Amino acid sequence: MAIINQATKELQVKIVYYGPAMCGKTTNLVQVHDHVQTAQGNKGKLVSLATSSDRTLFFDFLPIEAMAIKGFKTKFQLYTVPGQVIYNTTRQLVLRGVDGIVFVADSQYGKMAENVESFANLEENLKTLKLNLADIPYVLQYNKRDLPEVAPVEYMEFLLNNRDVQVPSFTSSAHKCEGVFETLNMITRMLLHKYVNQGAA
Ligand SMILES: Nc1nc2c(ncn2[C@@H]2O[C@H](COP(=O)(O)OP(=O)(O)O)[C@@H](O)[C@H]2O)c(=O)[nH]1
Ligand SMILES: [Mg+2]
Repeated sequence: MAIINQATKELQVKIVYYGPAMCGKTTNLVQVHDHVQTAQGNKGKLVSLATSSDRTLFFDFLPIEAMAIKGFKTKFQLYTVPGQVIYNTTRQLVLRGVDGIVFVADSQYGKMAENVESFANLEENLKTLKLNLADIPYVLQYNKRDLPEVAPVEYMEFLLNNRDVQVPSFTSSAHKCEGVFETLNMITRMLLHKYVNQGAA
């Protein structure tokens, strides 16, 4: 849950990067960690709990502190989940207290079924936490656009962004840092709007 302190003007939000295995979730956090512009000391350590084969086993965690709008000191806690199907309990744990979600999809044609399955899994896991995706700010990121065999964006929109209310979506090549900050800036703006504007109203 977002923690908002009007007196000290501090806001703390938890953003979870969700998506199938190998779609580029950890890469997003690595790029944010490497390129984020923030006052010295306000960038936390990227903590990765990875297996020997360099895959996320539990989650990655990156805390960032920034002066956002209206003089609010905002602490963003970025998490990834392990995408592999067997780690569902871990995904549920990481989702606990989530404020915003970045759903990272793999744009390669052969990954569409995995993307859709992971998105359905996200909704299911939110339900077990008594949460509804419609109530949580989220954005979509269509990653790996640099690869040759990618599905058209329109098709991915049809598969993943085909609801009453469409959400912002971004194309990216996370390993080159393309689209990474566009995605993060949008989910951040949506969260600030939700918690700061409405909280102050
Ligand atoms: N070609 C390409 N490779 C990427 C991109 N993003 C991530 N990767 C690679 O995909 C692999 C899996 O990325 P990772 O971030 O570990 O995926 P995760 O399982 O979702 O955390 C790594 O080898 C990354 O370097 C991208 O946009 N394009
Ligand atoms: Mg990972």
